[in-house]
Amino acid sequence: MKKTYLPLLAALPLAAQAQQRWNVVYIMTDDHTAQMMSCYDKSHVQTPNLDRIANDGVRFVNSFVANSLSGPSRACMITGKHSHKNGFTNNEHGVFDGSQQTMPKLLQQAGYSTALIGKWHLVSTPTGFDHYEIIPGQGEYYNPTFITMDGKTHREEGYLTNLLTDKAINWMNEQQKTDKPFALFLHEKACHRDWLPEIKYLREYEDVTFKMPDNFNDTWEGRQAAADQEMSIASNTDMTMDYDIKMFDPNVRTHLTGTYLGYVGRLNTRDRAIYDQFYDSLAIDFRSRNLKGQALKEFKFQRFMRDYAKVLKTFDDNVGRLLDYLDETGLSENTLVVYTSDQGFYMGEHGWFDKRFMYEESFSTPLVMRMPTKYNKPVAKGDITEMVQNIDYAPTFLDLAGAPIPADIQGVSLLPLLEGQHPKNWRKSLYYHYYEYPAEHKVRRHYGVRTADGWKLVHFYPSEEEMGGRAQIIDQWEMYDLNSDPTEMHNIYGKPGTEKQLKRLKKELLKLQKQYDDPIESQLSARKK
Ligand code: SGN
Ligand code: CA
Repeated sequence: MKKTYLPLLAALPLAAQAQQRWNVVYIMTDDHTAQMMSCYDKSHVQTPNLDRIANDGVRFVNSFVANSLSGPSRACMITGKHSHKNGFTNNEHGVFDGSQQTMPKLLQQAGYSTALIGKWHLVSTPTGFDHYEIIPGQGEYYNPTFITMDGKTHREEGYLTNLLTDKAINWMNEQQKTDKPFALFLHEKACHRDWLPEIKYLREYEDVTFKMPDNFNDTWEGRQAAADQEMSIASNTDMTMDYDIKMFDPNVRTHLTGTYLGYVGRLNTRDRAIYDQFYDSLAIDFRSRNLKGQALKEFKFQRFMRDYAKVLKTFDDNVGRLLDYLDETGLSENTLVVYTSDQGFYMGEHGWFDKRFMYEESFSTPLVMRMPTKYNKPVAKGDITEMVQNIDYAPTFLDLAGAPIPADIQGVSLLPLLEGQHPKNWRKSLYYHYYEYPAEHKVRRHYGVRTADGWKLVHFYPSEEEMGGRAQIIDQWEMYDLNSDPTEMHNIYGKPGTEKQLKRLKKELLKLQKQYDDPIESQLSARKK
């Protein structure tokens, strides 16, 4: 399925050459999930501007990540390779090797100007960008700090999401002065924890009662790793009352109070007063109700949903602003617009927030695209059902740029799909591997396969730390039939009658591990000896 291109451009007349140079505007949020995007799911919020991309273009309905965590996901995206190949397997110990081949570098070689604006999170200095302006680590929502290419940091007044759009538009304006095609990577902090809303939207969604997912009160039977996590809404250490829920009590400190006050402390005096007035009155009322148990869990869920929705609203506004800019300048004619998130997120499903697991909500990620309106071939509209993964973005952009796709890139170009084709030999299964354990939220290491016909096999395997005998060892397989159990409540691994499927899935898993050259199986068996 991989295509390489002959250097055809030189033979084309100048006007046609210009036509061939398609720009890329890649917008990626942090922790945004399909349940909170109205073109995927209308249960909770309206996202009219994000939906505009899908309405004018395509919506991928089987879009997944290779490793559901920020840094690893970004490394997969930028290299087109799974984590074990690009080397950035987890947020906590990784430093991205910026000397390796990356898609932005290859685009530069193909004559593109490249820019990265926003969250980077790969620790090392970004490479492959003609311009970058990034936020340190997770960044700050209010009056945020930026790092510029000279290594200096500065703080700006404003709300991060708005500032990032300004910077993106300014950079595209500069590009208009050159003949070079460009690729812009706009990486948002929204809607990452701790969901601090823009001051003007503090009161949005306050009259909405969000529907709880059916498995909100999951007790995780038969799923040991799911039971062991520390990302449950009910737990006041996992989801704190101040940092997460904003029910700050001056007499109570949590492990995140300092972080919370630090972030809110960035507001100027006037905005801080508005902020405090809003949340303090809610907190006083909350304390007077003395909620416990299930009532408290449900209260926390509503607060989380509301703040997340507010943060998302500012982002959706900004997508509108960006799309308007592309339309008004005529850039829409020769620009691919891509919107995705670094992974999905749990909005109360299984009783959780956060991500990491290979269960559908965080393994999947929203993905909508709009082709250049003057594209020189027919383009797809509506839904694309083929299974796609974030390792596919790099080869897609290279393909669109007419640049060769190096053989070691593990993803495949989505361009045929965007051109309305349905290649018969398209992949029928996807591989996933999560590594960050022991770590925050305590999600065990696991890998697995998911097939296009809705079956999933996952192995939660012991980590090296556990092999030393300190912690409780977990070595558990899970298997799901998503057709009959879409919310993954019933682990049917080893259940009578599933033998044939298990055999098929194990075979598929081994095939993928071989194809992608993941050494994990041999590492695990070497450890057992
Ligand atoms: C922070 C958050 C976690 C989150 C990770 C990774 N804690 O550490 O809740 O899972 O980021 O998120 S916080 O107290 O700092 O908010 S990721 O999207 O960047 O991978
Ligand atoms: Ca993220």
